Amino acid sequence: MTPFPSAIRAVDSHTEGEPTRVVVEGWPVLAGRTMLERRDALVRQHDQLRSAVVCEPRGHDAMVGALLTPPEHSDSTAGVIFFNNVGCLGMCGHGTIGVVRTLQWLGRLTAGAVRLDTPAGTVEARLDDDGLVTITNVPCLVHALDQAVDVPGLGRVTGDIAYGGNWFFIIHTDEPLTLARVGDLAQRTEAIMTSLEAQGVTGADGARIDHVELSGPPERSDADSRNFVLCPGGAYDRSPCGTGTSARMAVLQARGLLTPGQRWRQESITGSLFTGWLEECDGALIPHIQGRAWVTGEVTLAFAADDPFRAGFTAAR
Ligand code: PYC
Repeated sequence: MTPFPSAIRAVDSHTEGEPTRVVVEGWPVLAGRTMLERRDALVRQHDQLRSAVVCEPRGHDAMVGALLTPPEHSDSTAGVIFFNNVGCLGMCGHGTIGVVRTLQWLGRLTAGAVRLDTPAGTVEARLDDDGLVTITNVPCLVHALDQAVDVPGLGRVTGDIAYGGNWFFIIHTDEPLTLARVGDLAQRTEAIMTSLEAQGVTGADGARIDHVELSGPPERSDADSRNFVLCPGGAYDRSPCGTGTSARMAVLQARGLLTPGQRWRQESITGSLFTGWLEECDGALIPHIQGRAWVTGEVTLAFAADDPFRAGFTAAR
């Protein structure tokens, strides 16, 4: 493990309710040329720092970190590795929107287009004058429709396995998804996640499904659906989840319920909204996600050598 730096400077934001902490200074240089190599280096050599930056007592379980790196590709602006309370994420939709608004806040970006390299691939983002951000995500796909899993206490649960930058098990429900019920929703989706793993249900090539999404009826009159997304690490997404909305749109398309270009307005458990649509490009399904983020503060994190919680702790599990 690399020694702790004396301080890390970060900019905090929230995207439709979900926090992002963008590390802008102080993180030791990551080994590796590609974003996948750099992500592996972060996991191998900087895992305690990951936890120190996003977990309690400096952060909390719902916080997603974003580490800026040099770009992998010469035509990209920067690289970014997303991480949370238990590890790294392939891509992160709300986090990308947070990164774009943070770069603007820092004076490193004006309205226009930007390309960001992530471990899941390169994503593009467009920042409008009014702060609206549109991301062009990595391709999304469906791996399996109507996959059954037996869940102790819940019985047989059927869902769709889809990818949108992370792997999702998406369950369609008619029940109201309300903030008052998050404890129960988290418990049930956690049980589903555990059962998927125990029964060897995976994404393509054995990829671990690390997000469980409940997709239910909207509360807002301008939304098509409301979701609850359990993230790896036990926290739920306060935003409509960019990668989850991408995966959900892949399922809708596979079921003949969404055509390219058609808008899908995804409401979150907190009542915030992303607008998404699909584009077909050379046989791939490209999701576009539109949302807003706001900078909430700048922070300098300190890591005293005698602090027993210097490396943070996770409360969610
Ligand atoms: O917006 O893609 C997303 C995301 C993943 C985990 C939390 N947010």
